[in-house]
Amino acid sequence: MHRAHTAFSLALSPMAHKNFATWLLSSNSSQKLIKATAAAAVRTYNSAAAEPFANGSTASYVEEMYNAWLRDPSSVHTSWDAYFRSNSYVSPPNLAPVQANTLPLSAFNLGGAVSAAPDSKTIDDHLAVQAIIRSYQIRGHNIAHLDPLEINTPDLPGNTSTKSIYANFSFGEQDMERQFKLPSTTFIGGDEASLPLKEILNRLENVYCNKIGVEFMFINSLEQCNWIRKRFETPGVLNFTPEEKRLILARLTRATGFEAFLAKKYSSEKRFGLEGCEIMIPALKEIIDVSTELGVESVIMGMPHRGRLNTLANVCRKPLNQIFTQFAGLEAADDGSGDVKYHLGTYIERLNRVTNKNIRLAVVANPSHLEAVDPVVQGKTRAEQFYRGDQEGKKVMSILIHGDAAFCGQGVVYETMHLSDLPDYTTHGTIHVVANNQIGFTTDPRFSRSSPYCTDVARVVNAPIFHVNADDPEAVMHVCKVAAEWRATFHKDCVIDLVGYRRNGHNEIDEPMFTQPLMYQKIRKHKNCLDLYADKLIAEGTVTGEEVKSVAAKYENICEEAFALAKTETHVKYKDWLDSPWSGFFEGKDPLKVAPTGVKEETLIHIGNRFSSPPPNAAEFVIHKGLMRVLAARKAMVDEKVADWALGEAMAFGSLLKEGIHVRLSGQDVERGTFSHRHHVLHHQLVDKATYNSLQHMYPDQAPYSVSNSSLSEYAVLGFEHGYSMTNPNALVLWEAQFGDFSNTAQAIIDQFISSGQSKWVRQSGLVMLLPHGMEGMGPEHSSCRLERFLQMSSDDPDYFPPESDEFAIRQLHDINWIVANCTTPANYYHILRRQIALPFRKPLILCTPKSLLRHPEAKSPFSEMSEGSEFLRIIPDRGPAADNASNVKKVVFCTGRVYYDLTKARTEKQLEKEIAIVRVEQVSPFPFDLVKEQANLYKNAELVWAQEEHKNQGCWTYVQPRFLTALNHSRDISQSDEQSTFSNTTTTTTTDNTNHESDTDSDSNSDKKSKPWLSRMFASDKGDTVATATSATGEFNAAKHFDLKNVRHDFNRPAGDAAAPGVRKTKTGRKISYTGRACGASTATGSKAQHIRELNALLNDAIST
Ligand SMILES: Cc1ncc(C[n+]2csc(CCOP(=O)(O)OP(=O)(O)O)c2C)c(N)n1
Ligand SMILES: [Mg+2]
Repeated sequence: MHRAHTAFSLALSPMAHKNFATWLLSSNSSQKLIKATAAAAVRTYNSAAAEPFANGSTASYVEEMYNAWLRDPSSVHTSWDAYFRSNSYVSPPNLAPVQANTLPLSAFNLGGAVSAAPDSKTIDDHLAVQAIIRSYQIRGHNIAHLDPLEINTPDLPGNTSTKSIYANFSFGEQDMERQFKLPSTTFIGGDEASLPLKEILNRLENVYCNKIGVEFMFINSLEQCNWIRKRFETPGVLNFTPEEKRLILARLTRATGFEAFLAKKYSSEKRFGLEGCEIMIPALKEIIDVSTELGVESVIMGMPHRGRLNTLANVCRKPLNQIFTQFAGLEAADDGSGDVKYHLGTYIERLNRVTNKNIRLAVVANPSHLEAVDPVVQGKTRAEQFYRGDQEGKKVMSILIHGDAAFCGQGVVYETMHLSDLPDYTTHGTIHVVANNQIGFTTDPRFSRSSPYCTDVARVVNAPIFHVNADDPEAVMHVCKVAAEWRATFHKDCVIDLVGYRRNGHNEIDEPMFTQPLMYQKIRKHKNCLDLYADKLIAEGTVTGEEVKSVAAKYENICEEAFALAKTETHVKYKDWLDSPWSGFFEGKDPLKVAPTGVKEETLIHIGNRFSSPPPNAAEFVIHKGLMRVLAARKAMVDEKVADWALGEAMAFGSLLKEGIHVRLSGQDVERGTFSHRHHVLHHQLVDKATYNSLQHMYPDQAPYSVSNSSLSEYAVLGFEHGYSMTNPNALVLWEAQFGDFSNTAQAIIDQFISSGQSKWVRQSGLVMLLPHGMEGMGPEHSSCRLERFLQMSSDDPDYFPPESDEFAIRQLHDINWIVANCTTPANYYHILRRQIALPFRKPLILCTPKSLLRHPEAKSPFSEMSEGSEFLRIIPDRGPAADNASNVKKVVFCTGRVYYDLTKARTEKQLEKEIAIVRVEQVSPFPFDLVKEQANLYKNAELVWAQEEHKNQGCWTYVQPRFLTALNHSRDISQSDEQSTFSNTTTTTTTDNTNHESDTDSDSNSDKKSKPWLSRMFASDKGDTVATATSATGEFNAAKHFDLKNVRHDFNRPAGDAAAPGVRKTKTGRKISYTGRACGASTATGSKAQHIRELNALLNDAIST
């Protein structure tokens, strides 16, 4: 039965309040004896439950067994094997050294009898005690008092069967004072080697069934289990000094005071307050304090809405006035800027006053999409560790904060967990903190999960889970301390489950009684944690009531002062909210200058030679024969000075590495490459794990290259790489999908972070997404990266032709949200990768990559196209007979990607090279309006066609069609009235009318009243205009502002102001573009190769005809 299913009914049941001992030992009136178990542990362990246990009558029998087991574990029965393995047996002095607090069983006179050797009952009873101890360790958390509201009691399926196991062994009241030797698997004795049964039960009860529920016995490491046992069982671990208690109280006061202050000042604002789980703030601080003490210098946090502001204020110590300004800004803005204050990140460096060490704290900007930030935080953490040379995660760590419903509901949590121990993805231990308010919006746990706890996902990676009652601050602090020490010791994940409640609705405006009436009746009567703790400390004499009040009043004063300061602020500064500032990156850079991407030919030759060579110790390193052939083929290409796709990529990577740019490529099977073309990692055929990666050995002083096969996850791994790319702009970070089709399982990362991160959070990223794409008859799931979706999210206005100048391309790039490209040559692939770093800013690059082109004989580039003087080509014009005699060309086929090769082949077969020009659009977005216009002008008399192999509702068509029309409509420099309408937002007519409207021009006479077209305004002097007119037209344009290189305007790809270009597509030039290709389709491809070929032929027939 589900744990949460018990909700109220169980809370009220008598069972709910029983302590573990009573429950464990059963209080059935008919049973006089308290049931316990000896074999329980053993039997649960090895399922030899039916084995009659310990019939031997002397300790020597056990010792004999033990000796036999030492010689050969399989020589004893499995139950003995399990018993000895469980480390419960302590051998006599002649077999092993005596442990400090233990004595050999044979030397222990337990029953008070005079005999030297215990009888079988004594042995059984001891084993029973050991099993009881083990049961507490395994299942104590099930009935610990975790819920401050006492509603939910764990009701795990295992419970019932456990009882039946206990039934085999029993103790009576008369046994309570009997002394029992403690096994080495417990620390409850402290320095005592034995304890009376009553005391054993009491201590276990306190450790495992009080306000902390430790879930750890599933961990496969005995060392780790013992480590945890020691941290919780050792007597006195929960004793806090008065100073420590006062610190907890002070922190809790701030956490509580902050929410109260916001509630008072902004009563009608949503703030997703932490009330009911305020202890999370002191908890985070404790984790940070202990971690800092243990050497951590930088903490990167990811968290959702709940308690975010409190965390920023009281954990990061972000100035309160900056936080309050967010509220003020919202009130004033009133324009749907939304709940930005729960999403912006922050970065703070400050002195940790407890440890007196400097510490950096970052909270990563996150979208509303719960848990999506998890892998991003991990990637950022990993990158910081990398750049600091922190190979073991001793200096940089991450903390992930979760809601209970999201933690168990969102699959990305699982995917992220699975990165935790992978060599190239680990952050060496993350502390997860679940703000478990036992509700998700309006849904209670019994309807939101099928697992007993919301934290069960962490069990898959053997992470210990510390459940703790959020109303017991000292228990919480202890758990946090242990968690921080755990991470520092084992460098593995762990989870703190702060079981609290939510005092208000989902937000402060929601009415929770609609859906959780009984729960909220309880909550209304429940004192808050601060008051409970203050009462406790007052009662025990640690603080006085006056002190409590004065701490609270002091904090309120601080808030009031910040509130007053916030009122004087006039605007929000985004730089205050950056989670990874790139200090120095933009400084002194010309934001419109791209460094050259071509390199010296000798560099290419050097890289090529290295890339095609076996390791220097080739004689010892046995390489697969097939790979020897690959290397030889590469070498032949280098000698011929041409590159295929893999070589072009290696040239880009190698040359960047030479320039000190770190390159990281990650994704499924990227080391070899899905299509077996890359082979960056050569494997010794005879020695396991012996590998060679030539790109790591290009130059002695090169930057590090890392290529990593990832787990089979898109969501987490793409998020991880995005986080990695955010950390340092001087790195080329690439994620490759196995096939582009699979990238949609990472859609939230694409939508929420990659396409929109900069506009939402001023967060730049130069991440490259490599998406194998191409309709090649491989079926509907191996054909398309869904180019259309990326294009649909591109932010350039389809109806607006930006002003032309030498800086057209770079200005477009500067202002676009991302770049989408589909290259057809290795050289262009090489250049666009290098351009990512050559740009003076960072933009994500969505790159369709080929499959069959990887080995296509024509898809090769000469070194001359990659060497100095060469550059990325946004459009590759026709270079054949058609271009030589452009006016005779009847048709221009524009296309992108691999279909180009099919088109050229068909054109050659039909001998139409003179009549048909084929132009490749390599950079689809931002759209090369200027070059398309130029090409169209070149072939003045030709019909224009867009050919694509994707279905009509897919691929580029919907993106390029309106942009072609815009480009064609500007076949002459715009300066007249056709553009004037674009500045009027009153007559917005959207049409995709393809027909010709040659005479459709606005009256020039109106032009003076309207704003000037951009081109004439920007180049006013060329046109005889003045800057004065330029500035007056819209009231917005300011030449100085727009041409100040440090202040590049952000609307190059769309008209100035808030209005979009109207979308009237009437071409006065009379030219149009028509579509040729597949009809609309629901799927990305047909499953049948034959049909694919039929459709492709139809497309080629259509496109290549005059
Ligand atoms: C991926 C995703 N799905 C749905 C939502 C809508 N939503 C916002 S908060 C919330 C409940 C979250 O519950 P929990 O994780 O327990 O956090 P709490 O609000 O209780 O702190 C939901 C469903 C969302 N933000 N993200
Ligand atoms: Mg919740």
